[in-house]
Amino acid sequence: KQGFLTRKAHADIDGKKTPWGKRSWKVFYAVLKGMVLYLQKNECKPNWQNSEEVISVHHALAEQAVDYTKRPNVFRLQTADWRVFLFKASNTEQMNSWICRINLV
Ligand code: I3P
Repeated sequence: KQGFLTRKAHADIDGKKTPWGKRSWKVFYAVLKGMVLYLQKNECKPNWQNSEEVISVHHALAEQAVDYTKRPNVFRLQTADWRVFLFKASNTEQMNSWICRINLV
């Protein structure tokens, strides 16, 4: 699965709050391949290994961020190493599709 996602870092490894200045929303082209979510600045870069960020979704949990009301269609991703990200999808259908695919891994 792939598509544009806007991401905000909420907590770093071990759940430590992401510091001020690093919490802003940023647009990525996201590609979910196997148990890895590759975040790229540009669409369709052929070498996924050169992605700007690589997030393991093995033992991660995705769920709608119902308590985050500032923007619509936002889901929370909690990784196995207790990082927390918010991802904003383009619409509800896309949000649910990402949640479903990440949790199937
Ligand atoms: C953050 C940025 C985010 C904001 C976050 C700020 O500042 O303005 O948009 O989140 O608020 O810290 P910076 O770019 O300096 O990291 P929201 O859009 O959700 O308000 P937060 O610290 O309350 O998460």
